[in-house]
Amino acid sequence: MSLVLGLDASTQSFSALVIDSQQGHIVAECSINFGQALPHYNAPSGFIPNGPAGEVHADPLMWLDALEILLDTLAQTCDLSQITAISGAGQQHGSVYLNEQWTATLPSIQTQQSLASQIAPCLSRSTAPIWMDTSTQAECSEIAQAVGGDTVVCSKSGSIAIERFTGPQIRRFYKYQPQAYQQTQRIHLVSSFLCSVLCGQDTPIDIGDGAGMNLLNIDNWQWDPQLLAATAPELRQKLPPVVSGHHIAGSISRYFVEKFGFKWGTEISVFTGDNPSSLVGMGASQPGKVVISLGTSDTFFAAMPTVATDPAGCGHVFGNPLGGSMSLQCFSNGSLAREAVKDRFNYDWEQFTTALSQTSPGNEENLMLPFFHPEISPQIRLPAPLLQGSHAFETWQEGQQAIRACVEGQCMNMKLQSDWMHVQPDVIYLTGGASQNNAIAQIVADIFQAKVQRFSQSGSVALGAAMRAAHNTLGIKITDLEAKFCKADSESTCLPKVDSNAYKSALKTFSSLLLCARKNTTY
Ligand code: XUL
Repeated sequence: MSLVLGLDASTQSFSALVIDSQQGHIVAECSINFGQALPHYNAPSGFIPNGPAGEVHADPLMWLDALEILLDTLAQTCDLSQITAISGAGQQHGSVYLNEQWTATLPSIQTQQSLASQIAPCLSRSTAPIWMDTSTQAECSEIAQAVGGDTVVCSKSGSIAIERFTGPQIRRFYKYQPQAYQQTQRIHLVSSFLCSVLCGQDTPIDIGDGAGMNLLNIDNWQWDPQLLAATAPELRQKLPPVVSGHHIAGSISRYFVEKFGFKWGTEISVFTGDNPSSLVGMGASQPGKVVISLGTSDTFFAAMPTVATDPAGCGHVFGNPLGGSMSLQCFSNGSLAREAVKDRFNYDWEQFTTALSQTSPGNEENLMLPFFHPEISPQIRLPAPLLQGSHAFETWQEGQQAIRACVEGQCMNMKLQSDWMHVQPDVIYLTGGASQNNAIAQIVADIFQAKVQRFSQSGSVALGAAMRAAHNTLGIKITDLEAKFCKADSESTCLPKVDSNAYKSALKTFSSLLLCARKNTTY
């Protein structure tokens, strides 16, 4: 048996998945929902609600408490001493700020007390801004201006300066809490913070997650001196080194050996971001396949044969943990938008699905801009005059039509916004909570004119982490792991039911609606 553990620290939960990398099956999996398991952190959805000025933060100590509950739970169904390799992934862009005690504390953590209570004195900032934070408009402009404009930031870092990205977040911290910034000796991403805790030593950031910071140069995958200087002083020494996704970050620390029964010396591969990890877990780490993940945010991503950047500035380039790069487009109006339209008409999910099957492709040109929260692809901040006009959500009377308009709007928007990647997929791998809905999968197939496939195994982020660990430590080929673990569920394949003309005029109209909305909205 070659058991390998993959971890996924996402926005709302912390999950673990153990694979038998040789036999090709899942041995154990479990997930801890932050809101449910740790209600005293007052973060029902994993973040602290009602932050001022668009701030969205989470408590890093909550992640540590959740990690302990997770490993305790996992140990009930899986002998952790049999695990031979580990890796993990974290929600992207979130950052953790640590003081001078951090490096000395890590190797000396004792099992008599919790991880959270021993790491707490190392925090130079008690909370961590996460990817939902939109508070850094001013900092984004300042960074862009300092280096010569957004085009320069984009050609260097793979993205224009983006509010949720770590660099602008660091700049805001430096501006508003200069003393705490000065006391900060290390800034970690969620992924590298948790990897360091597991290793009992400070570990690097990988190029997959590092590229979501507006600080890494995608030409040489090193910290970019100009971007660092534009962001905050003395930043270089506060950041860990950057490494490729093949890097072994260390081995499991004494704390986890003594408390949870892991084997001494178990190797830990550098952690990465949730999207790069999902690319691996979906079997899409080689160019030619596209993944659409329908979750809190919807994402559209693919491995890239060559690096290209989005001229509109909404798309991103990240490192591919298995080499090369990947493109990603993130849509903030994902499941929250589907839920908003469902709730507005007091439907349950069954009625939501029925609505999709009782309306027809193209929705008789009844179109909606499905943005209920500020959208990031394209950048549209609500409310805008046009969004309150005839296509506005508020004016819809007919529930079934509105539901189709929402899902079709999301897919048409995805198609239009991902144009810059120049990928014409024959097959789209659909994942995330809403991917199991056949009616939604059919709309994806119709609008993209591509076969849609889903996997019976959910949890592609944790699976990708386990596959990377098996590859890096045990030397198992990725293609062998993909053949074993990334099997499309043939019964769930969806083929387009309409031809490319069905959405031709709808796409045109939708595109002009977007243009008007962009003109009428200030972001
Ligand atoms: C990607 C992004 C989100 C987070 C949370 O840029 O912001 O997908 O990684 O999952």
